Amino acid sequence: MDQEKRNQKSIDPASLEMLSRAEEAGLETAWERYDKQEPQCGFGLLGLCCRNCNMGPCRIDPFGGEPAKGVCGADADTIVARNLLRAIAAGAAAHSDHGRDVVETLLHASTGQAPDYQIKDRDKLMALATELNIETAERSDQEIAAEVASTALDEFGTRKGTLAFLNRAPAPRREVWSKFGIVPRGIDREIVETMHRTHMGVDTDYVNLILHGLRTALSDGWGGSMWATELSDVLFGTPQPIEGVSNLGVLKEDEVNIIVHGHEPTLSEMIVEAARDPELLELARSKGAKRINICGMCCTGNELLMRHEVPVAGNFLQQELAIITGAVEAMVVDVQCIMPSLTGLAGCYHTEIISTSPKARFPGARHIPFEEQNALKIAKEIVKLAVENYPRRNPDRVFIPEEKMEFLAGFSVEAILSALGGSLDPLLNAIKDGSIQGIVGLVGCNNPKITQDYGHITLTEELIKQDILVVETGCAAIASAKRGLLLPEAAQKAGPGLRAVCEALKIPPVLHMGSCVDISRILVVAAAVANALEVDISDLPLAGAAPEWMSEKAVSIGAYVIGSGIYTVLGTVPPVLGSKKVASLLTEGANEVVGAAFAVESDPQKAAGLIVEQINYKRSRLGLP
Ligand code: SF4
Ligand code: MSK
Repeated sequence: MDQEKRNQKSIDPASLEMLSRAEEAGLETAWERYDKQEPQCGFGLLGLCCRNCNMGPCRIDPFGGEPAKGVCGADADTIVARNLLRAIAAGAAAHSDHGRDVVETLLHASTGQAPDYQIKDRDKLMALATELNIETAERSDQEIAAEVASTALDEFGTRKGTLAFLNRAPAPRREVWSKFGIVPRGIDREIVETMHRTHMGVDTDYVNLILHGLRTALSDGWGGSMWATELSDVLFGTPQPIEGVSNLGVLKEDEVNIIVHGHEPTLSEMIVEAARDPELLELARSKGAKRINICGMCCTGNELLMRHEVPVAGNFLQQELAIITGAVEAMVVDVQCIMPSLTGLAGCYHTEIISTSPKARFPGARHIPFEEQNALKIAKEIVKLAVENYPRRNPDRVFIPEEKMEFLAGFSVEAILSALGGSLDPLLNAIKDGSIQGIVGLVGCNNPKITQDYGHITLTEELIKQDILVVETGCAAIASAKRGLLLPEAAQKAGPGLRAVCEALKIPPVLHMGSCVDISRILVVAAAVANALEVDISDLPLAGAAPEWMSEKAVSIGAYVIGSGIYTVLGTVPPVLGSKKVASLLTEGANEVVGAAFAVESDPQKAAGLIVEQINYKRSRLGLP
């Protein structure tokens, strides 16, 4: 492949170097598999294919010809809306099931069944207990934690009327949800109802379907994801600004490299602890390695870098490239965003893929079931296996790119407040006087449909130039970390207003707020700003963006972000264009319902223009300069 074609795949030099190595070695990655899929199925791209019953599969002619209806009579609007709803439900389920696992770990830690976990942030536990009206006087931390966890578990079913954290949203937002009947009741309930409504012969009204999609997504953002974040902070500590290093250059030639990949911090936290075990370190030395090097990947990387000085090896499209370095003794995976291709690639090297979750097995991987009751013991077993694998590494096949970059991460809501001196006032004043024009939550994945990291970086740089503070999570945040945008020095790339604020507070113009579930932190900040100004979230100069999104979780995120009143620009097209009515409801009509809508723009420069326009409009309505 010529250099020009390769350069269209990524803007990250480490990825480009590894792609060239992969090509030399005859190894296939997601980029080549994407090329082989082209042209992708037109019905699928437009959302016009239905497989919801066995009279089908059915597809609708996108040009208005025949077939215009499925066997049951469902038309394009119904089929597109139902498909979108099922994607929202899958995304909400993924985030919320992760949340439930964290809740159960807290419950078991507080009842002595998971002895390796402790409550690391007592203040946060007490604050949550107070918020949830849980008695704290004369009770042990364990008793309080058990009741907080049990209250959280109730949120998944239907034993209560609505979700507790909805009270964090400003009153006008809650009124909007009430008026349109989209107040989420239980997290699982909304997901189950989505599956029911989209079954053959149930809900066929596209408006009614989309409204329930918003309700399901809101149960993720203000429910499952928010619980995952809050209770991870209680168990593992609320992140504070921390320095780290990112990109494939964090792998070490003379150390045992273990990559932890996936999403749930319950496992990765224990692996980090196990790697400090003196016996395992001695074993590593006896095998000729200097140290045990734990690195993160994707959102597990974000969870670890937010709380420990664990380097992050890369974002979504770098998982295969990490194995091709030939320097990874073990890639330990749990759930979500783990490519099924990893085991095949690992088979070409000495790398062990170790799956750990009963929910996610990978043919060809070694499975070591992770149980929270024996968490540290199992984590040590996994680390030992990786150490023993070190002598099997073939030094002649090792190639680690040099690229790595320092970053500052760990901007939880609490950390932002502390950087502001304990109150939101400096931020509110900066927004009011125009030094900060607005705030954009820039999130999401990589997708081979877009040059890797180009969407994230171009949009981020354009926005900060316009004095817009950018807060990031997930693979978008890792892209910025690799590019040096998470350093306070990056303020030099910002407009004069934002630059002055960043220099005064010694913060970067792009704040890393965590993993995918931590988008709930962005909701909390948005709600706090709206409450302070006594307006709705939809009145604020805010926007969301997902320039390179690919997962169903991102569909749920997009839906709860607009459901919360925040205009959102997507960089890859969702499969909804097969119905003009659904597309128009999502991009225009939603404004009349939730005060926000989607836009789709794959050119990040143009996306920045759309966002600036929206922020200017919101500022003018608030009477701000
Ligand atoms: Fe076809 Fe209707 Fe069955 Fe879908 S639900 S596969 S449109 S018959
Ligand atoms: S890991 S969901 S690729 S952000 Fe959360 Fe990255 Fe997207 Fe997975």
